[in-house]
Amino acid sequence: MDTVTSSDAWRVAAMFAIDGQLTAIEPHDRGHIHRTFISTWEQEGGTRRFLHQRMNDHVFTDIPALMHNVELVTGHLKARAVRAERAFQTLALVPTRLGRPFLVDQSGPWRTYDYVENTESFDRCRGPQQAHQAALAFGHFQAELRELDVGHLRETIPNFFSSPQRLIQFEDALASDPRGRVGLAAEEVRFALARRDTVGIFEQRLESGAFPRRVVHGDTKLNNVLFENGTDRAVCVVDLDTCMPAWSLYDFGDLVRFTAALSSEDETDLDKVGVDLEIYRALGSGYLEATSSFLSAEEVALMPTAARLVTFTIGLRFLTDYLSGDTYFRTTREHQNLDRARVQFAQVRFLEKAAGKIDLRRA
Ligand code: GN1
Ligand code: MG
Repeated sequence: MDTVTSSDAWRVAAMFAIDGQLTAIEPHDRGHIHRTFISTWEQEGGTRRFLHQRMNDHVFTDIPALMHNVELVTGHLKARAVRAERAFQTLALVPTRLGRPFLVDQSGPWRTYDYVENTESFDRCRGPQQAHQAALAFGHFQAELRELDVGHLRETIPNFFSSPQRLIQFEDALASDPRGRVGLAAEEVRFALARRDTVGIFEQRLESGAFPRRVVHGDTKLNNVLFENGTDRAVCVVDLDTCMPAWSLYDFGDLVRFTAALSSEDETDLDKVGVDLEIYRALGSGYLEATSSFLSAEEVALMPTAARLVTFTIGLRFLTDYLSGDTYFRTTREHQNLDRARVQFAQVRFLEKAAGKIDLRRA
């Protein structure tokens, strides 16, 4: 993955069905998984931009299945958008010149999307209004996908949303300690083991049939919502790679984990880490505005539990990757995955203490 260059992107961009003259390609450093570039084209009607991604086939080992899901979800959303009251834009895939949804290049598998112009994205939340809009966008996304049969989506990463499986992966890494890092993470390991009995709650409800399996977005970070330039209005949800059948509240939990965080995901000064409860409540009201018509009373009651469990589970994944030698999440410095795990766990501790102050039904 690290060897993908701008010259690969130039060659690849020309193989997608785009008219005009390619004039520029810039890397776009976002996310921990894929490599992204933005191209600029001079066309008869003016300038247009496109987003190209060299997909990570180490993480997504079945790229055709991944692209099947993306095509299914974007196709469904596009058809629904015509009838929707609140218009959100849908990501649009650009096929290759041979009409395929992705390209297999010598540098790996690539796909292309239209660049959504006049929008911006944020790594840090500007305030409750923006949080409400982000949650509305993701809630609406899930609502729009209710009529899509979950059975048609492929499970591109097995057990991706299963906290019990994430715990097993962690315990495997702990037992084998391939990089001799367990000693460096002793406190985090203790923190994780002390909460091992809490991870099964949603899985149990799915298995007993108490909770339905729904199509979730699966990566509801604030920066996966595009906002209209200069306003707090959410216009498009992006990053559809983890759209899979799962427990609905995963999306709400991940929203809180990232958007209500007081710090960046890899902050090293733990005094700066915490959760903004006002933003949290705004996320709750935005999410419920879009989903309360179909969530059960028990699901609504478990929203705070989802926030804690998703935060804990992502922390566990960072910690597991740290112990395994940073093979999954891209890092730019040593111990970055340990720092990321620490931040998640500090947020969990914060949420545990604040539990009495969070009642989303009265938000
Ligand atoms: C990864 O690369 P990015 O930022 O889109 C990960 C998510 C994690 C997230 C943590 C496929 O998403 O599950 O929540 O990092 N995506 C995958 O920041 O593993
Ligand atoms: Mg993602």
